[in-house]
Amino acid sequence: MYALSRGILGVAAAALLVACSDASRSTSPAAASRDFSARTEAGETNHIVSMHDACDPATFDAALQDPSACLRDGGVTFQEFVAQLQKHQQAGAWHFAPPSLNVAEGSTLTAINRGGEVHTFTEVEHFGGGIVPLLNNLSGNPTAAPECLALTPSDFVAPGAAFAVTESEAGVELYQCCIHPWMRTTVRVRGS
Ligand SMILES: [Cu+2]
Repeated sequence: MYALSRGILGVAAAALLVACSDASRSTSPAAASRDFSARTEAGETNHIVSMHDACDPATFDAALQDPSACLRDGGVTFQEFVAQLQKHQQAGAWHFAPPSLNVAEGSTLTAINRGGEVHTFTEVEHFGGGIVPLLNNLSGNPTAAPECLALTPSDFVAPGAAFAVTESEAGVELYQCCIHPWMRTTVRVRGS
């Protein structure tokens, strides 16, 4: 999975003239992929965030010069994706669901990649751009969030994979994708 993610990102990065840092960061590592179907009865301590996209394999693979840039069936062509960004500064099918949620302190949040592209679920102090300058500019986020410049390989969530974080502190936490920076979720963590 690591090699796959790096491959996808590496080629995409090269195609889009991205510079990507490998510094370490502190977010919890990837989740065990078994856990995400196990919602608790109360729904209080395990929460799911779905990461969605609608990439069209033929056009995305061609544009990103990567035969596995998009691992799903059909969808929005790369050209239409860019057109949507130019018009709306986002492509709506690329989103986190839900966009906001309330959880109890100590809860686990599991982000599951239901799309065909690699995403990240990165906690940031302030929403900002990610690691792909073209997408930053098209989405109106010209300045990268510092956290996105300090990703480690385990931060990249491949299609079908999951990434878990534990909310250990009350307050408001912001999560975004560091590839598609308009993909965002706001989490309100209530104290116990
Ligand atoms: Cu993304």
